Order: sequence, then C-alpha cells, then structure tokens
Amino acid sequence: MKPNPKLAELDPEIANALDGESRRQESTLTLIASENHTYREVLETSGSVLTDKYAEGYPSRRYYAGQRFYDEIETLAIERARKCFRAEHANVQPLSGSPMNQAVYFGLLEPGDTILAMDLTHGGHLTHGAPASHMGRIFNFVRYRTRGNRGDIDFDEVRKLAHQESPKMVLCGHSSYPRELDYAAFKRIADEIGAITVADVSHIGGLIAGNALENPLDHGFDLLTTTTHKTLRGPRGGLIACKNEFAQKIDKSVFPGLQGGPHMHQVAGIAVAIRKADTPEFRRYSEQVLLNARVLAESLKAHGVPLITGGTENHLLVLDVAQYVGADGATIQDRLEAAGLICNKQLIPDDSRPAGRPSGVRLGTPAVTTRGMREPEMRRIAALVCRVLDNQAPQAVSQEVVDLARRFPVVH
Ligand code: DSN
Repeated sequence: MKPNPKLAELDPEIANALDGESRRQESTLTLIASENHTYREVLETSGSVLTDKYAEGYPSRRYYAGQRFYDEIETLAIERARKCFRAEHANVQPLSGSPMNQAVYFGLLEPGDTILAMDLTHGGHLTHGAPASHMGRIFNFVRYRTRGNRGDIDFDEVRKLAHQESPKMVLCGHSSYPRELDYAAFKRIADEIGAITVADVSHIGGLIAGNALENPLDHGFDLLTTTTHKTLRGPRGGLIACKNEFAQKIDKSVFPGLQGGPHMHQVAGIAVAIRKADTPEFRRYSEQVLLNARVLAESLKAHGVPLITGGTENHLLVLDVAQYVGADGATIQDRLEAAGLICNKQLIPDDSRPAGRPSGVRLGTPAVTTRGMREPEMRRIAALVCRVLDNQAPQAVSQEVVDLARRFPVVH
C-alpha cells in the first residue's frame, strides 16, 4: 500500500518503516505457516474510527453509551462465526490466541486442574502448557506425543494418560503438526473419563471454514478456539466457538474475567473475514493451500529433504535440517531469509537441540497461495529452498525469489 503523505510528514521514521515492510512483503515470499496477507477491506476496518471507542460488555449489555454500531458489528461477527463453524455459541472478543486459550482454561477449570495436551516438540503450542508459559505454571499439563515415521498421535498413550491422570480437559490442536487430527478418537477417550474437549484449530481455522478440513464441532467437541489471522486471513484476533452449555462461562471469562474493552476494529475485521470465507472463492483457496503444501512437500522430498512425518495433510511442513553441513534450524532460517524465503526455525519431536537453535524449519503455504501461487510455483520454491540448503550463496538465489514474488503481487 502507498504510504500516507500526512503520516510521512508527522512521523517519517514510522512512515518509512511501514513503507519498508510493504516492500519487504512484495519482494520476498512468506512461508511462515502461521502468517498470511489479509484483505484490503480488513485493513480498512482495522485502521478505522472503530479504534476510538470502548465497548466493554456484549451486544445490548454494554457499560458505556454510544454503542449502536458496535452492537451491530459484534452481533454480525458472532452470527457469522456461529454459522461458519456450525456452533451454538461464539465469542469474538479474544485479543489473540494466548488470551483466547487462557479464557477457556480459566473459564472452565480451577488452578491446579489437569489438562491433557500435545507435547510442544511434537507440534503443540506454547499456550498448551509449555513450561515457559504462565499457563504451564497455573494448570497441570500432561502431554501426549506422536509416534512412528508417519507421526500419528499415539492414542494408546492418550488413553493411558487420560485414565491415569483424569484430566478435566482434553485439548488437541497444534502449531507445528502436519497431519490431520482424529477428532473422533479424542472425543471417545474424553467421554470415557468425562473430560471437556477443546480443539485449538488456530492454524487451520480458515481451512475448516473453507470446508477443506474437518470441523471438530461436527465430531461432538465442546469447544473450538482459533486465531483469525492465519488461514482465516482476517485481522489479528481470536474466537471461541462452543456448545451453549459453556456459553455463559466463556463470555464471563473473556470479559470481565481476562480482558477489558474488546478491540472493535478487530471484531469488525473478523466479521469481514468470515463473510469472505463463506464464498466459493475461499473454498477454492482452502483446497489450493492444501494442494500447494502437498506439492511443496513432494518436491522437497524428491530433492532428498527429510520431512517430519514424511509429508503433510494440511498447510504446513517441517524440514529436518540436521543433516546439512554446519546447520541447525536457526542458521537455515537466516540463510533462507537472506535469499528472500521467509520461514521459521522449529523444534522437531524430542529435539535434542534448544528452541533457539532447533533441528527443524517450518514452511507453510497460506500466504503464497493468497498471492495466487499454484503447483508450478511450489516446485520452483522447493528448488530455491534446496539450493540454499545445499549451501549455495543466498545472494545467488535472491534475485530469482524477487522475480517470482513480483509476478504475484500481494493483493492488498
Ligand atoms: N506464532 C504462531 C505460530 O507460529 O504457530 C502461534 O503462536
């Protein structure tokens, strides 16, 4: 987007940084699995007068006057979220993923209660009880893992832990797991012990909205949480969709339990993004994200790159880079960045290296698919990544990345 001349006059440093970021996005390829390029319409709502006002409470139950349009906006966002995820109730106020998951834990559990969740190195998320997170100090997280070359979730272990530890909540979902989840298996085990079922589908929320992946609520899950800025392509934010029996507790937990005024410019953007998700075009996008990830994975494998779980069934893949000379995930991330291929270092299952220098690198296709890239471009990206892995100077690759990127402008 063009910089606003008034901003440039008032605050040239920030205007320059904004302009620089636009150019960076245009001339590089975003392969970070959790990122995307949002819609121009979402940027419009995000940078609008809706920034100005407090709206504590919920539609028709606010604590400040002047809420007519905020009630309209939030009601639309809630109704669209309910329809999109086939949910009885939705809360669209969480400021982002961490407060969203905290609101669920605090709303439905007591400090010290046990939650069964995925091990961080096997693909789980920081907010699923990583020892470094506050949540890991407040609740008792017990972790299940994946097994075998295909990286299937070890449901024997899930069942054993469930019966041994009696968690009040069974949580599935991930930030770095390339396989589909067997929601029915989780639900069966949770039902055996009477636990609440929560699926954090932050990474794949858009792919569920686009009907490309299964919806845990269709399998009887009690709650679904998702951020709104990843595959859903909306503004940064979070939403909780749940059965009616949890509605009151969730709403009270989000506000006033955890947050004050919702960011209504975000809520309006969420409404817009969900409306966009309810179109044939978005359904085609969701399918293409998956196809692109599969083609990227197959092309990397054809070049001899080892992938964690051997492939992908969603939008992301994790490369095991330990075999490359002098390499760890951080070095490869930096070398790829120098070539204009933007990704992130990633822990792999039972990684012997620390999180700052792990053995893996994670790639994802949501953002390049938003730019209109398809299978031929995925093969090209795989070849470019491999040249960097094979120790070619990143500068020898970067002009080709720029040329490819320029052919597919960022749509906003
Ligand atoms: N940062 C996001 C991710 O990369 O998975 C979620 O925290």
